[in-house]
Parts: sequence; C-alpha cells; structure tokens
Amino acid sequence: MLRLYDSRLSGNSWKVRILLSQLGLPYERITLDIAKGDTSQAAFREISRFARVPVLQLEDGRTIVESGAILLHLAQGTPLLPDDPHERAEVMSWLFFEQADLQKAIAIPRVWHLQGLASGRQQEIQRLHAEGYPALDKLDQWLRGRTWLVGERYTIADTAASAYVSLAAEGGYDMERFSAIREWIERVKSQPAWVELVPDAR
Ligand SMILES: N[C@@H](CCC(=O)N[C@@H](CS)C(=O)NCC(=O)O)C(=O)O
Repeated sequence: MLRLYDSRLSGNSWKVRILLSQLGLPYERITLDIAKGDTSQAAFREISRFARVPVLQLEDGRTIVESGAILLHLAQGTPLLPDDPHERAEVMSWLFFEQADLQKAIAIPRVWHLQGLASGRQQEIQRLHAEGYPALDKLDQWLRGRTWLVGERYTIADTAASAYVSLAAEGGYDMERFSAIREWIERVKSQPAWVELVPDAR
C-alpha cells in the first residue's frame, strides 16, 4: 500500500490527500508533529531528502518528495493530468508558479498567525504580503472568465494552486478583493472526493 508522511496542518500534504481521495487510492497515513521536531529525526531524513513533509512512499519502498512531484506522479494517466504536451506543460507552469510565488508568501505568515507569533513579526509579514499580493492578483486576473486554470477541466493545477490560496486569510491576507479566486475555490471544493484540510473543520 502507498504510505503518506504528512503533518496535520500542512497545506502541501493536503494537496496530496485531496488527490489520493479523488483517485480512490488507499494509503497508510503517518502524521508527523513538526513542532516536536519529527521532521528532523534521522530515520525520517533517510526517506525525506529535504526533511519535510509530504513524502509519498511507493509499494516498493522508494519515496517521492515535493508535493508537485508527488501530484505529477500520481496523476499520470488520469484525467487530472492532460496527455496533450502543451496542456501538461501549462499544468506544470502553475505548479511551479504556486511554489515560487505563492506558497511561502502564504504559508509562513499563516504559521506565525497559527502559533500566535504574528504580532512580533509584522515587518516580515508585510514583506511576505508584498510578494504574495501581486501573485494573487495575477491568479485572479487569469481566472476572470475561466472556470479552471488549464483547459476546460479540473486538473492537479487547480488542486495545487488552490490549497494555500484557500488558507491565505489565515496568513492575514485580505481576500475580499479577489472575487475570481473566491469563486474558483468554491468550484474546487465542490469537486467529487475533495477533502477538508482537517476533516472535522466544518
Ligand atoms: N516545496 C515543498 C515544501 C514542503 C514543506 O514546506 N513542508 C513543510 C510543511 S507544509 C514542512 O515539512 N516543514 C517542516 C520543516 O521545514 O521542518 C513541497 O511542496 O512539498
């Protein structure tokens, strides 16, 4: 059976759980506690090259790190990753954009807010927001008049790009002005077998 190493509030791990659910793939879930230092343990570092979750362990024991690589691996051959080479490259461009321009700019202030550290880190938060807002603007512009990020259907580009963006308010972002993003997130959430970050959150 597949095995997923994750942590409870990790948005990158959440992307993988959404996809595993949508593909109907059974897996064993091993949830680490980052605050307790689980990701720095020697045994975990052996399977996680960068000492971070998510890590997917295949049935033969090999592992894949980086959420984008895991999504690409799992989605190949399914409707969630187009066969057409240009559309596939477009999916990858959203995976890379999310990692480069959105993920840290949202995840870091979010963690500080969740840990109650935000009031002492306002300057750093403003710097991260100054990176994140232009990326959110670009995403919102792209989504105006479109239903999905690539082509005419939901793909792993939507799964990957929407995860942290849907949590941006937890990182202090004002999402009111991004109406195209908000409507797109609702469409993503209503996809079959989509799962909450924390199952009992609603
Ligand atoms: N680019 C990586 C980022 C992974 C990442 O930042 N993981 C965080 C949780 S969301 C983590 O394991 N942090 C623990 C640490 O850095 O010690 C991915 O997309 O998988």
